[in-house]
Amino acid sequence: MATRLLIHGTVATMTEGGAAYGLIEDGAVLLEGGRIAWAGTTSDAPFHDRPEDLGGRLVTPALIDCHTHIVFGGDRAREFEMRLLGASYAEIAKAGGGILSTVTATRVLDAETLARQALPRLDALIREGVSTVEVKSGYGLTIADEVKMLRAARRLADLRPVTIVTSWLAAHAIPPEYENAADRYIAEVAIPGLRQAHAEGLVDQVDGFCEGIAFSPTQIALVFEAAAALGLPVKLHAEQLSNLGGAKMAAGHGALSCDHVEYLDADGVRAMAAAGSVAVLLPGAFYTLHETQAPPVDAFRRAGVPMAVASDGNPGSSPMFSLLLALNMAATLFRLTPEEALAGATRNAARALGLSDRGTIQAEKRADLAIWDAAHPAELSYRIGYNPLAQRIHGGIDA
Ligand code: DI6
Ligand code: FE
Repeated sequence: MATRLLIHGTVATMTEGGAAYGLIEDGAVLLEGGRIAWAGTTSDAPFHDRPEDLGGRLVTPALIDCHTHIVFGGDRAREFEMRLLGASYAEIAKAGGGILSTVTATRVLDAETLARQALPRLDALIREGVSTVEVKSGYGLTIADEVKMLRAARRLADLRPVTIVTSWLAAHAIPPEYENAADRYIAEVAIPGLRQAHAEGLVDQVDGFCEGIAFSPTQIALVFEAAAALGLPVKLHAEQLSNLGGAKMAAGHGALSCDHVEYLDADGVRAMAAAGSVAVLLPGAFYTLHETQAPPVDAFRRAGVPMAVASDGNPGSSPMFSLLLALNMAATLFRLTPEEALAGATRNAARALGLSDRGTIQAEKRADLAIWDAAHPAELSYRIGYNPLAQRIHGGIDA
């Protein structure tokens, strides 16, 4: 692979501890063998016979969407209508709609079809400079259908130049055949299915939905113990609609992240800080569900809990397939600074996925970069419904 030198860029390295955004004015980046070899000012750059002049454009690490459900069948436009006519998300779920209607639509599709149908959603992210996407199961709810979903997720990485990280989310909802038998579902589907999917190399991490309408901390803990036995990291949808102490339980299992966390209390913040868990903020779901309680952003700052921002792209609570819009919403709805928002879709998103090889522009990191028709990194969360991406580099290659 050719060595590339990018010069005359405004380079937001997103490294910690120095200038805001780790910004290098009139910066340069050297790429070698799919990795970043060096970053600094253009005047300090090593010799290259054909440098690429960025004309002052902004360079950031490629974006990372660390929480999505982009593999699914069908859509939920009808429920969107019902909610606007007054039904709540939890009421719709209890009436067999919600997640379960997507389960019905997902079970009838094969892995290849699921992957093909996810492509427009994935492409929307890629067009915004996203280079790493986490994808969850959770709409199959049988062993075979959950495994199928992760096969579809893996397939996406053959179809597009992107890194896919998979999460086993069988503990997402209780399927009709296990109504009032959540414990049995955990024992018969969520745990043995995890072992099978892991044996097939399909699982990178393990997730759950800890909520009144889903699973209790005790039930999720059993899945996490099975994950630990397989050496898999865990994360959790926690404290989205109520406070069940899920984040604290997950932190006790060394969770990479606790996601949503609108209803998290001080105890939960402390537990996450002690465990080094990332708080993944999902303003698309907050917005779609007309939530009013914002996550405890100030408490996260004070406790030093890193914050990530993701799309939560899914057919129900966050039919949003734009990470740039998530950044804008994180700033406007949750009052993250533009620097925190961008760190949330780069450095801290990488951390939420346990990936130490990306998320900043530094020697040794993957050469995953986004180049923007923008002069300052605050522009990425400032505009609404506007995509300034000029060029995306995935593993050193324009793609
Ligand atoms: N929380 C969410 O926001 C998504 N899953 C979850 O546990 C919603 C999934 C859906 O409504 O289809
Ligand atoms: Fe989610």
